[in-house]
Amino acid sequence: MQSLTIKGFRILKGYLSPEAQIRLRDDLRAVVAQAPLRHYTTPGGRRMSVAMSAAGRFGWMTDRQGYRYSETQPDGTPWPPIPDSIMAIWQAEAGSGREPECCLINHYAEGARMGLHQDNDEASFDHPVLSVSLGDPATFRMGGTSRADPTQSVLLESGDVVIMGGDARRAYHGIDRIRFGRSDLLLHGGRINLTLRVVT
Ligand code: MD3
Ligand code: FE
Repeated sequence: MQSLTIKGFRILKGYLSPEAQIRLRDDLRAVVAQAPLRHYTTPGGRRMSVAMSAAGRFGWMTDRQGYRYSETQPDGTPWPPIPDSIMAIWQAEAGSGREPECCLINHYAEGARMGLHQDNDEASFDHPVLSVSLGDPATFRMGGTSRADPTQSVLLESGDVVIMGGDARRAYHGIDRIRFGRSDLLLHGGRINLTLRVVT
């Protein structure tokens, strides 16, 4: 693996044991039973290839109206609580005095990707974002704080945890592609990424 020089990027390879990954997967099954994975439409009218859900006070979503955090799902119901198994990772590793207000759940089926973007719908860049990868591996791309900055790629595998703090919190990043069919953790395959965020 290459090392990323951007300050505040921390990767914990193989952080979750196979047993812990199964526990998380089962907890997420209960969450998506209450808050189904949905393919949102961007303000520009494009359907996102990544399916999304969330837990916590806020969920992130997008439609023709714009990108935003919402306290309700598109059907008007609140998001389910963030499972303790996920909160425990934040408490242990985020190094933040705040609690996460959103656990965004991204599901990548075969061919899904996420273009280079900056996460800036939160009120402040001062809080870290913590990511957990489950299922198939993916090529994560990260650049600098300007879209045109050079980028580096890192393979994210099931059980890896990434913490983006400091300057890294403002970095452009995306998922190029997933290596579909490598993991048998998820029933229908693909990759799940969780991101824990302080929103307000
Ligand atoms: C770098 N998710 O949900 S997680 C996203 O794997 C998102 O699904 C990707 O980008 C995924 O917004 C990448 C790692 C990550 C998360 C948040 C970041 C990297 C970040 C925020 C700032 C900089
Ligand atoms: Fe992001």
